[in-house]
Amino acid sequence: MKTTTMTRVTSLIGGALLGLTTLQASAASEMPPIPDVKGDVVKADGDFKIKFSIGTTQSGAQYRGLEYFEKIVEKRSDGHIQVELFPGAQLGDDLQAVSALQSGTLEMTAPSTSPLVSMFPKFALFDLPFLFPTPEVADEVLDGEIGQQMLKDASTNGLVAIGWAENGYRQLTNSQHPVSSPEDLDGLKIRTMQNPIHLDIWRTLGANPTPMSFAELFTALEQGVVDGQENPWITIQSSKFNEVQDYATETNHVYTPFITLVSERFWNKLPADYQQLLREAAKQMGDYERHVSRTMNDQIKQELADSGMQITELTPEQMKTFQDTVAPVYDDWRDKIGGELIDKVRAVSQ
Ligand code: TK8
Repeated sequence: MKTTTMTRVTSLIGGALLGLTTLQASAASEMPPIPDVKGDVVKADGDFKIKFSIGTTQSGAQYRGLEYFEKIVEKRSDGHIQVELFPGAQLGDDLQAVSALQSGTLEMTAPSTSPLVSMFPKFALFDLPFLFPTPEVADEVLDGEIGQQMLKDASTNGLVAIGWAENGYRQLTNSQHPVSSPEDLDGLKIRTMQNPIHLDIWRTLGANPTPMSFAELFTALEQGVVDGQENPWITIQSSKFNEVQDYATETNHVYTPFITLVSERFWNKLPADYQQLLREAAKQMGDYERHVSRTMNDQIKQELADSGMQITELTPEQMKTFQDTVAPVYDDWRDKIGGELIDKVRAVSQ
C-alpha cells in the first residue's frame, strides 16, 4: 500500500517536473541562437569582475542577451574580465541596482528607462503613449542621434550608459474581467512602474494606478493588492504573471527600452581598450536581444493564450478609443519633455 502510494507520488512529481522542463525548454529552444563571438582578443592590463544584475528572470530575452554579452566579454578579454549574471532582481530592483552602481557595489545593470525619469527627465519620451508605432521607429530613435545623445546625457551621477536593448511593447493584464475599452478599466487597481507619466496614463483611462517596484509585483498580484499590471508578453511570461492574471489586452500602449549601465567607479578602473570592448559588447548584445525579443513576441502571446489566458485583441476602432482617451497626457507632458523631441520622433515615423 505504502509502496504503491509512494510510486504514484513519485511518478506524479516526475511527470510534473518533466512537463515543466519541456515547457521551459520549448520557449528557450525557439530563441534565436546566441551568435558566435567575432573580433580579436583585446589585450590590456589587469583582471576584472563584473556582476551584472537585471530585474527580469532567467527565461526572458533580456537574460539571453546578457549571456551573449558575457560570452563576448570573456572571450575577447581572454578571460581577464569575468562576467557573473544575476537575474530576477536578486540584487535589487531597477532603482536599487542603479544606486548600487552609483556607490560602486555593483558593476552593471540594465533597467527599463521609466523608473529613471526623475534622474533623466528626457527618458520620459519613452513613456508617452502610442509614440512608437513600430520597432523600426524605436531602432531609429535608439540607434540614431536622439538615443546616442541620451546615452551621453545619462553618463553622469556615477553612471556610464553604453547601450540600448528592449523590454518591448507593453500589454495590459488583470485578474478581474476582459478589457476592451477604457470603461472596462473603471476602478481597476493597476500597478505601474515608478513613473509619473504612467500614473497619468492609467488615471486618464479611468483606472486606479499604484506605482510599485517590479520586484514586488508578483506577490502584489497574487495577493490581490493590485488587480492588474502591464508589461511586454515576454516579461509577462518569464515572470509567470499569467498564473495570477486570467485576462490580457493587446494594447501596445508604450514601448520600453532597457538601458545598459556601468558603474562609473568601475569604469574608471578599466583600461581604455576594455572600456571600448564593453561598448562593442553592449551594442552587439542590444542588437541580438532586440532580435530575440521581437522574434519571440507573437510566439509567446500564443503560448500565453494556450496556457489559458484570455487575450483580447482590439479592433482598430477600439484601439482608437484608447488613443483618443489618453491624448490629453500629451498636453500635460509636451512642454516638460520638449515638444521638439516628440516632433522628431513623429518625423521618424512618417
Ligand atoms: C525589470 C523591469 C520590468 C519593467 C517593470 O527590472 O518594472 O514593469 O517593465 O521589466 O524593468
